[in-house]
Amino acid sequence: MSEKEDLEETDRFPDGTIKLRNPHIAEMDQDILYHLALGSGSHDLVEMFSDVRYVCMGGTPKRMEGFANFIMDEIGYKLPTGTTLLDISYLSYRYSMYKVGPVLCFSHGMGIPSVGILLHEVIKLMYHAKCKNPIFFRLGTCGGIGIEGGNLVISESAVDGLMHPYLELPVLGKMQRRPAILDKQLAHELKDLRFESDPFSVTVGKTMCTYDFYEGQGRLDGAFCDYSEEDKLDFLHKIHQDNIVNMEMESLCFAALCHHAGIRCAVICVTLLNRLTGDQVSTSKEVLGKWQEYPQMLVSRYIKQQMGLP
Ligand code: R2B
Ligand code: URA
Repeated sequence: MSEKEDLEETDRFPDGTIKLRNPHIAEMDQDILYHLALGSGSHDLVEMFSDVRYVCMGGTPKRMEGFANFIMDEIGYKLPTGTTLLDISYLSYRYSMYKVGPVLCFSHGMGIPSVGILLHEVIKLMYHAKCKNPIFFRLGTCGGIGIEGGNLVISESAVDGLMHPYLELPVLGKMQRRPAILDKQLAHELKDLRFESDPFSVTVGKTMCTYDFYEGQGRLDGAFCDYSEEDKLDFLHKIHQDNIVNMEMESLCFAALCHHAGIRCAVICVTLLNRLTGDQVSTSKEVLGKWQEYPQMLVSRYIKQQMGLP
C-alpha cells in the first residue's frame, strides 16, 4: 500500500492543508517558531510561504544553500536583478532556510534531536502558511552496507539500532512510539528518475537509523570501542542479511514525524563508503562534494516533473 493510500482521511483537510494534532496551537495568540526565527504574530506566514509544495532538508547549511541555487537554475526561478538568496532563518543561528518559489530548503543538523526540533517547527509552518499537500525530502549522506561510496540509497523503511521500525521518545515519563513509515510509491518514483548515463546506482531498501556515528554504527575508530572487528563484522553482515542497505542518523524521526503529520516523504542518501570494508571516510573533499550532488539531481528531476517542466 502506498503512503498516500495509507494516510487516514483525517490527516489533512480536503484542500490538502495540514491538520495539526495539537489542539493548543489554535488557542494561542501567536506561535513563535523559535529555531526558525519566525512567528505567526510577527510574520505573515501565508503571504511568505503558502506557495510551498516541496520541502527539502539536509545536514549542512552550505549543502542546502548549494541545493537552493541548483534548484533555482533547474526550475528557472529568477531572483530580482542584483539580489542573492537569503538565509531566512539567519537570526536563529541554528538552522538555515532558503526559499526558491515552491521549494523550501533547510539544514537540519546531525541526528534525531536536531531534525526532530526542526520538523516540529516546519510542520507548524506548513500549517500556519496553509501549504497544500507539501512533500518532504531528506537529502543526506550515509554509510552503505554492501554498497560502495558514491551511490544512492532511497529508504523504503527505517529502523533503529535494534531493528525496531518506530521512533521512541519519552513523553511525560512514558515511552511514546511512532511508526517510521515512508512513502514506498514515492521512493520508487524517485528511483525511476535515474538516467542510464548517471554515474551512480540507486537502491531502494531498508535504512538503519542510529543515535551515534561511531559506536552506534559499529565503528572501530571512535574514542571508545569495547568490541572486536569480528563482532562488528558479524553485526554488519547480520543486518545486511536482514536487508539493511545503509546507516544514517535522521531517517527514523523524519519518517515518524512526517507520517504522523500526514505528509508524504522520502529519504535519499548518497553512500560515502561501504561499511563492510571500512569505517573512515577517506575520500577527498572534492569527490565527496560531487557525490553529495547526486541526491539533489534525483529530487530536482522529481520536482521538475511535478511542476510540468522539461
Ligand atoms: C549522515 O551523516 C551525518 C554524520 O556524519 C549524519 O547527519 C547522517 O545522518
Ligand atoms: N553518515 C552516517 O551516518 N554514517 C556514515 O557512515 C556516513 C555518513
